Amino acid sequence: MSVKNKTLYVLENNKGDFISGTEIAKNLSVSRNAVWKSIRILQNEGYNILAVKNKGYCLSIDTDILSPQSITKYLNNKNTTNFNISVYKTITSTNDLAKELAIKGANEGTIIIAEEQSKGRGRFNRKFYSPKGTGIYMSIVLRPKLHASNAFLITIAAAVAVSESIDLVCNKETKIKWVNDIYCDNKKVCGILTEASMDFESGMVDYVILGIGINVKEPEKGFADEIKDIATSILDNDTPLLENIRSKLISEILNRFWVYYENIENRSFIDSYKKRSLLIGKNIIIHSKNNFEKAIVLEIDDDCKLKVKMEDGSVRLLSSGEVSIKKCEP
Ligand code: BT5
Repeated sequence: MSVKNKTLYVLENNKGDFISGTEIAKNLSVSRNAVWKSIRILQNEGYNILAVKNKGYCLSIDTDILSPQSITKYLNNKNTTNFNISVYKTITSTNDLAKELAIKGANEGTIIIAEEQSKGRGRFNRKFYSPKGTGIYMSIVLRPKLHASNAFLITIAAAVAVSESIDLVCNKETKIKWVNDIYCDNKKVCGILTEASMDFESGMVDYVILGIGINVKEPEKGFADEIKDIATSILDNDTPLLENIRSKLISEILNRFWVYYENIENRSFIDSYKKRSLLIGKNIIIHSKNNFEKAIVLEIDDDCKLKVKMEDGSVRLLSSGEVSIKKCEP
């Protein structure tokens, strides 16, 4: 690891406090000059590092730049060792890069994060708006020992982990809109895109790319026209991105998701998924290819299928992929 990256680790771990150049140099077994050079590079990259004579260096708490250093400090030690986190300033799609790496044999726990995506994707190749510096765009390479028919559990576990983490870290009350969206105040704050490759002979999953996109703060120019009526962000416009909020959220999501993921077939997260459901008891419109039908949602069953009562009184079980819920009425 470069001296610059090591210096950033030290500064992130002491964020908001001064640490002397001598101490950093001693910690890293490098010269003070090497530390000074690293500080200059980091400052040029946008890190707000204060340098005060006789006190040393301090990474200001108003610096909100995602980095492996800013994220790993909040991870449970148990997980940290398995993760290989890379952060990009801008990328086409974190899912695309993660997939490319998975095909080349990347290990489970390879995590790609970006400050901005130029071609962020949702399901069915729909656009996922991913403006600079206001969100979390993250993809995780997974290699579960799971039959393809159970791959949906990964999306469910991720939705629960994201919803629980936003509530805990940001003091919100989020809901899960079946099957892959997280809502806050009845608008979408997060979408999850899970893409799997399977071995056709065994029916087992080869790899999964779990993509998570979260609006943490509203973009400077507001949300794009196409989504301004349906999208929202966790924080309002006046709240600054202080105290590594995005890094804390990413780590909390990873910590929680990993616990669920390691015991995925126990389905311990399903109860939380049901409790957090936005749709139970609501009138909805089921949108399929050339058809719109009204129904009321009765429950979510243990396989995460949506049990709905149609207008003619018949009861149907909907699974993801068959239909999408287009519009939700009060
Ligand atoms: C999703 O699809 O919501 C899954 C989004 C996954 C995005 C992540 S970001 C990291 C990783 N890399 C990627 O390229 N993708 C993943 P879907 O359920 O199909 O919803 C797409 C729809 O959500 C769009 O058609 C819009 O209506 C709406 N939408 C687009 N951008 C949005 C945003 N930023 N916030 C809220 N809604 C949005």
